[in-house]
Amino acid sequence: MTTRFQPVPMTHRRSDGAWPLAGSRHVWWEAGTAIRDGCRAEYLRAGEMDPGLCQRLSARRADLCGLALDRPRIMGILNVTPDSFSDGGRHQGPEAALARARVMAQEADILDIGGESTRPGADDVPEGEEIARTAPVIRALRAAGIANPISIDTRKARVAAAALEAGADIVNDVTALRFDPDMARVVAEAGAPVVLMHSLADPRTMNDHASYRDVVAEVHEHLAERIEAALAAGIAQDRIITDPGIGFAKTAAHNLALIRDLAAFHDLGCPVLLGASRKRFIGEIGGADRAPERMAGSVAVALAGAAAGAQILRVHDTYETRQALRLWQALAGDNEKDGNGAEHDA
Ligand code: HH2
Repeated sequence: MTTRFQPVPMTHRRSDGAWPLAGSRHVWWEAGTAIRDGCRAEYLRAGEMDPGLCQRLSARRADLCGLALDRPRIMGILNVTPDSFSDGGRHQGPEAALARARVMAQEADILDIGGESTRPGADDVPEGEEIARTAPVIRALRAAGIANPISIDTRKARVAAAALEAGADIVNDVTALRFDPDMARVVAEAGAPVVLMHSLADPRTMNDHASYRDVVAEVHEHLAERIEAALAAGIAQDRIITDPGIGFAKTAAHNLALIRDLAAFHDLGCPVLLGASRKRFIGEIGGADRAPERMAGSVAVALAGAAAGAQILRVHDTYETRQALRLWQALAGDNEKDGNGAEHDA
């Protein structure tokens, strides 16, 4: 029997007796629904619940590479690929990547560098080629003095190791350590934070697997199992970030359900990352065929993620997302600019 707890998040005003949701300074909760085997079992107030679960839902998550996770952090997407669905071919090679990274470093907290597209139907990239695309870019960013935490978006252990060696800090694995049997060891030995994202099969075939009885329950169960696998491989709990994998083997309806119920993932006790930026369902629902036209819908979804207590928002439109988040934070009476890292996180 599986049990999960769906807190009801509240933003902007905190009622008496409400707890911070996953350590947030903008989102709280005081009640929610326990769901057993997909059936809504009981509506519970915090005071009626197991104190351990209450604590797990409320505790502030460990800082990530010096970034306090008590507010949503922006992860800027920098794909150095020829074929990514939105920014493919735009930032290839260290010079073009560095130009975009310099701007993004002012607008985003974390830079996510990817050398292989994971869009549906994408071809595999040989690991030597993926290393040649990513490691020199990371080295160039560091040589230029860009100090933001950098994540490497890869499924491959050798690519992750080369990126960490070149100056990356975080491993972002869309297969949650399932693709490469060596990945868990590389992450554990480096002591690096890791993003465990839900996906099924591989990019070429994933859309054949978009079938769930209860998508939130199944993604939750999968992530719980991947956290256990990461812990067993020696990765520390406070280095694990979870991600429901929007658009990976999911229809628009699945994506909406996961975003609507995103707060359900906080009971796993790890920071939650939401990566919905410019994805197909935003175009389908928002009426924007081309990926670059999906900025407004992407910002709307990022704010929905923030309201559910997501700690990391992975986005292409860093400037617009930052502006939206500043307003969202100000509404909660918090006028602190979010900027990036070291400045305000001493
Ligand atoms: N989405 C993409 C790639 N990496 N990583 C995480 N953790 N979460 C995501 O949702 C996610 C991800 C796909 O988007 P993008 O990088 O823009 O495109 P492509 O895979 O075509 O390069």
